[in-house]
Amino acid sequence: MLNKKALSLLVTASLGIAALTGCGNNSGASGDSSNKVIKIASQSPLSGGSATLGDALKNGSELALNEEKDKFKELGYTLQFEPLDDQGDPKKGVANAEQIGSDSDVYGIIGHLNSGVTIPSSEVYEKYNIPMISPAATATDVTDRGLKTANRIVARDDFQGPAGAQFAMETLKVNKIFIIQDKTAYGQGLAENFKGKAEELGAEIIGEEGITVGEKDFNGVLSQVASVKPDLVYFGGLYAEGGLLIKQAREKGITAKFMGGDGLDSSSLVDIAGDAVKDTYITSVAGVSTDTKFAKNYKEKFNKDAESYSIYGYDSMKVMLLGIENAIKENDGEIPAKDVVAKAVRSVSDYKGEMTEVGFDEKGDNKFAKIFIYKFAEAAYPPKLEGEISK
Ligand code: ABU
Repeated sequence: MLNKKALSLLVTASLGIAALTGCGNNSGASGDSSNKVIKIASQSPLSGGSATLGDALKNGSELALNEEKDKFKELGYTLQFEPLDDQGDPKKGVANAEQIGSDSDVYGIIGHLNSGVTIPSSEVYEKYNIPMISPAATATDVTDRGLKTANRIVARDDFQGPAGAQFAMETLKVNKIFIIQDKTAYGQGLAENFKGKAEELGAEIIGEEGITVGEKDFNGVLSQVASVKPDLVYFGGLYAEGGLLIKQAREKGITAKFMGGDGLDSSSLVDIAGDAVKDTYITSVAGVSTDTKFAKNYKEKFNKDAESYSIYGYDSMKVMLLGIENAIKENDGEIPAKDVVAKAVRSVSDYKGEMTEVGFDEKGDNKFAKIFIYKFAEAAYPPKLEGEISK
């Protein structure tokens, strides 16, 4: 028996229409005129201060999509990847999201890296019913707004922050803590979640300061740190500012331990901080992917080593395409409307990936997400794994 898609192709052929290319919605722009096009976009910073992580996310996604092309061809669809640079800027992310929404062939988005870009951009995806899976954004608001289309495969900052505080208090045995954060949705939220748990466990928060993304000279805030002599400086923010903070702190003679979150989980932290990175602790939502088949394929394709979010970009894309495949199969071989595709993506419950299992809860959070604790024992990446925490 012919499925709906095969039947429609037969009707098209009998009408003598040679090719569908250029006919608008899902029209086979790939050059393979018998296949409809499904585009998956990615959004991440490919330029600017967090481009190392944004590029990793994009590359991992691309690798996964390429692996799935043949399977989708069998189903009658041509997969296309559309990577966009959100520059880590909420305005650019929203403008790109509108562009994505106006393209009827886009059925999914992998991204973003930055929570502060994810949050406003995901409102646009919701308007167009396009499912989004973030491999990296950890702020609680990414999924707490009840959007049907916003999902992520990594842990939330109300898991990451307290896990860091517990490690700092119980393993590092610090007491006096100075908190610095970058005033973004991510940095501020992570720092607040860290502080709440640290205080509950008896920490004395002896200073709190905000810095600005893009800032390069931290003499002012570090003078305050030096004057109060904390046991630990906790930083909520990304590697570009974090690396400079660590380097300048050591140059100033500050000997306090340093700790931060997954925004520091990058080879660029080591490049920026150099030897000063030694004895820095981080929590991350990303496990180590070195010595895997994935890491080998990644290096072969992109001529660079995988970073923290590379494999999460890969698993996010695989989950997206699994949801879309399920939607096509449940609709007799035809890709259904985007709101139905979004439901199928949210329904993925037992994906076993290269790095993580994925099953979304009713908010779009991954039930299997974990927190990892690392120490930069040397000026080298990846750092040494100290522990792993599941919910
Ligand atoms: N979670 C790491 C990337 C930073 C963010 O969530 O904004």
